[in-house]
Amino acid sequence: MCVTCGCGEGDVRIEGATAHHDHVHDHEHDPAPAHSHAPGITPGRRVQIEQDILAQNNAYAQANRRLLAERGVFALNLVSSPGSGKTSLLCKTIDLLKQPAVAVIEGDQQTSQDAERIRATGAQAIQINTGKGCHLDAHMVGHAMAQLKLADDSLLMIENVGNLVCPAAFDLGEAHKVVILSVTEGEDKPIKYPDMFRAASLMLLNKIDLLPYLTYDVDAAIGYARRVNPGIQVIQLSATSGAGMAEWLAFLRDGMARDQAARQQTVAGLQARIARLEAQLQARAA
Ligand SMILES: Nc1nc2c(ncn2[C@@H]2O[C@H](COP(=O)(O)OP(=O)(O)OP(=O)(O)O)[C@@H](O)[C@H]2O)c(=O)[nH]1
Ligand SMILES: [Mg+2]
Ligand SMILES: [Zn+2]
Ligand SMILES: [Zn+2]
Repeated sequence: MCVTCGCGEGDVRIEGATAHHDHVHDHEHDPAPAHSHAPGITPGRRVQIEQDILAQNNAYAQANRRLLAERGVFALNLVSSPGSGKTSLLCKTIDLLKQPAVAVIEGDQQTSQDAERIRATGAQAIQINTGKGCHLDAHMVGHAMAQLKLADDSLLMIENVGNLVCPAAFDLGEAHKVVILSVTEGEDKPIKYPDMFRAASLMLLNKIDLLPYLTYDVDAAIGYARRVNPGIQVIQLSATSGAGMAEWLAFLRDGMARDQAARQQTVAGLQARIARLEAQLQARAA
């Protein structure tokens, strides 16, 4: 069940996994919280169920985050309404980055079309079909990560289910949520769906190649986004024409370099600690 919209969860399917619950990674499963479809559920009970679902999700997200940090993988969670251009942007990004270490997790209710579009670029991709579910959660993403061959110091991009509401509440273990707003959707989406724009660190304003044909007020859209999230970074771009892509690639390269440096520091710190312990042991033995 989704804590935001209360929709049901159908059969989740993860490509490569023999069944949804074949476990190749080492997390424990808490018993699933009771679902709230029963009529007559009290508001207090509903709040409790929501807290349980989010707490369980946060535990899986922390496990994903730990694993990503150990590998120095920079992970982004791409969120938007359907059709804003997430997959087009991913394909263009992979082409322009010109480096093999990019992996993608695709989330949709049905079909593996987006994962196939990604694989056509040469990058590895795993499709998650959420069935009736309206968002990815950290548990599904943990399983998909286990199916991917994540290289050290690489980039993982997660395309969430097209939905401007529910994915805002679910941490997947990513470094940042990136919200994509296309100029055909109207300027006012940030104030109509503020949770998503508040949760994101970066807004990509996509399809700017269409601006000459529209009456779209870019400054108003950015103003609305900053009204709900004053710190949000904004990049205007077009996945079709390639305009603005250099700034987005710089954001990705900076993030990858930071995570790589953090991993190297951890490795160097561990090596120094081992060396100190070895020296202490030798001193004791002497
Ligand atoms: N003109 C223009 N069209 C774009 C741009 N980016 C994507 N599109 C078009 O927008 C439509 C939707 O693009 P997708 O990449 O499938 O969008 P999506 O967000 O992945 O869609 P879902 O996965 O279904 O939510 C396609 O027809 C794309 O060709 C762009 O920058 N400019
Ligand atoms: Mg897509
Ligand atoms: Zn929902
Ligand atoms: Zn599991």
